Amino acid sequence: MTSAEIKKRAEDLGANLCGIASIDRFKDSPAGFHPHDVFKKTKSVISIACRIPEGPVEAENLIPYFVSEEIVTTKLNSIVFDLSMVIEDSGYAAVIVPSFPYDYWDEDQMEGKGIVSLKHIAYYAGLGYIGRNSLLCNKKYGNLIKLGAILTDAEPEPDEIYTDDMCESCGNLCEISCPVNAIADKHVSQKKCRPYSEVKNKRGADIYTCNICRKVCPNRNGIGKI
Ligand code: B12
Ligand code: SF4
Ligand code: SF4
Repeated sequence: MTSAEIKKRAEDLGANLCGIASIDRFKDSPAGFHPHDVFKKTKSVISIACRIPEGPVEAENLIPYFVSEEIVTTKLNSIVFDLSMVIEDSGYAAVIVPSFPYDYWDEDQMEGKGIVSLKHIAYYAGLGYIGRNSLLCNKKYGNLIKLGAILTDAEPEPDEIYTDDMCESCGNLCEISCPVNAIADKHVSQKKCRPYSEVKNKRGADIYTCNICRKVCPNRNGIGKI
């Protein structure tokens, strides 16, 4: 399948962004988290993104935001799944990379890791850069996107990596705004972030209680829009 064919099918299925990375770009992956650790035949990785709406991010109550995130995750899973079937029908292998569940869990550090980092996949597929808040930021949609991916043995034309880094002049807003000082050097301390941002409410429902590092970013809706 060509790159143009894959992108057209992704768009038809409802994706806002689709990019392609060749497998050689993943040579610095940490051991155990390389695409080959999930699927040995991988020759290319397809990154897919769907945008989340701006309204709930601006709202004072975070329940609409949490539900929007859940809806977009479900939508993305279905797009990625359907696209993987299209690729398979074209005679190539395709394996989805979901956000959840994942295996790695360090109880002491409260640290989880996806089976392959979807942010790194998106970066190597040219969807954007990884900001200091550690989120993938796209030129058009900013950080208000959710990510999915497919590993395949097809070899469509890879996209160029996005080399600009827009974190030069904002004064480190995400780092200084995090209520629990969880962010440093593009790394997020999960031990600090999780108990503050992902909680069970009194009714036993899982909800997000913080998205500040995403919200304060001047590029959150797209580069140069705010
Ligand atoms: C675990 C997890 C969390 C953890 C840790 C977040 C983090 N920064 O890693 C917690 C609970 C804190 C979290 C919070 C949030 N998350 Co989260 N999370 C994940 C999840 C499931 C795994 C991420 C992961 O593996 N992290 C661990 C690794 C990357 O970190 P590390 O060990 O420090 O890695 C180091 C090295 O190993 C190296 N590395 C790792 N892999 C690779 C690969 C290569 C090739 C290379 C070279 C290097 C490399 O890079 C790091 C060095 O700095 C992903 C989905 C997924 N499967 O990818 C979503 C994901 C990252 N989360 C997402 C979101 C939206 C959020 C929140 C905004 C939710 C909210 N509260 O509103 C917050 C934002 C907090 C923040 N600033 O990160 C989105 C991000 C979308 C985007 N635009 O970037 C993702 C991608 C989910 C999705 N499907 O879209 N999350
Ligand atoms: S989600 Fe909140 S607690 Fe977690 S890193 Fe971002 S600002 Fe800090
Ligand atoms: S708030 Fe500033 S430092 Fe943080 S990701 Fe956005 S532009 Fe970069």
